[in-house]
Amino acid sequence: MKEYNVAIVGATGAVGEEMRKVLEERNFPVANLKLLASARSAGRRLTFKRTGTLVEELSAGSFKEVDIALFSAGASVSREFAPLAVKAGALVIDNSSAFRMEPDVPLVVPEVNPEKVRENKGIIANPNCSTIQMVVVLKPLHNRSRIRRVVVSTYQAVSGTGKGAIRELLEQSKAVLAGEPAKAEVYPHQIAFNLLPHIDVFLENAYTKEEMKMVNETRKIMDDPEMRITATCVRVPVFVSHSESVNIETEEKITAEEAREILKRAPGVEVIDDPGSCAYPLPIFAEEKDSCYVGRIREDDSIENGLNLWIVADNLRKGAALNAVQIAELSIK
Ligand code: NAP
Ligand code: 3JN
Repeated sequence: MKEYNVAIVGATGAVGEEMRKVLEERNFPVANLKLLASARSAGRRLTFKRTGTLVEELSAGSFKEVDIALFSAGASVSREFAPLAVKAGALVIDNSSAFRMEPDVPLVVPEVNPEKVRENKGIIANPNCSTIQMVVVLKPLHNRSRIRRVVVSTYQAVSGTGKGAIRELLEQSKAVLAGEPAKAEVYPHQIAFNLLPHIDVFLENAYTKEEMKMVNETRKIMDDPEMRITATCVRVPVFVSHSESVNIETEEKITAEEAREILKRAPGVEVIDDPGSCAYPLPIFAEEKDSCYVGRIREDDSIENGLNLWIVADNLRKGAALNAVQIAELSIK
């Protein structure tokens, strides 16, 4: 089997670490793994397949002989270095928002639009984590009857903001429980024992950038620019796994029972929906798992063809690292 030289840009981050784990778990055919980060981490030793590898500082020359570069170090790093990686001959799979809405960059979720991988010109974009878990569940329903409108509210874990935010929730929780003041550095307010209706920056239309990412990326991935979508994104004091309350309106009626049957057969989806025994998707259950979990499936009686869904997935895995590695797997097929 052919093996590939792979680079992870942002290898020391929350997503980069998960990428290393997923590559190893899925036995991706890696010939050589290059771990790239900022000067702060250069020289650190990380393990891949029981072998220690030194982290190198990212530079213009980092991509010599790299076949696949998985980027996860933020949009400005991607904007500067992804074109250099492509020039050096690598296929870039980018986790940032830098190229997602570029018309000639495929935005791919393997369960939804795998065919788009072939259209790449060197860069394939990985969607935002909140978008990914929603479209994996909505696409099979959309195939049955077009979804006209989506109303989504998210409950997003702090790991979506990276390692600094994971530390902040831990430190603030300890401080509050010890009766001491909680220091807020990563977020504008205390996140422990609280929640913040604010993810990414506010835009002129009063929505946040995270909310508009969900709107625009969903339309692109579902290939339906007319789909009406509105989002409210909320940060909650959970370490891992994003949860979403999703209300949809379809052109034809889909009963709750039929939706359950469709979703049971859908790739990447697992239905947990037995309210009688308190069975519904939970963030702590989804952590470290690959599926998008859906439950609380019920008809919305306030409109003619409406459904309510509760969707949970590990934001670092399906929301980022796993989706990126699945794209890499598709692209070498
Ligand atoms: P994180 O835990 O804060 O890690 C950031 C990583 O980027 C670290 O490895 C850091 O290296 C590296 N980095 C930062 N500045 C750099 C520079 N100038 N040159 C080279 N490396 C640099 O953040 P994270 O949660 O892993 O997220 C990283 C990025 O992934 C985000 O900014 C976002 O674009 C993307 N992301 C996407 C999704 C998604 O929804 N698909 C989800 C989460 C994140 P040091 O350790 O050396 O500082
Ligand atoms: O906040 C979350 O839960 C997901 C965060 C994603 C993120 C964080 C910083 C920068 C992104 C993203 O993937 O859209 C970006 C970005 O690349 O713009």
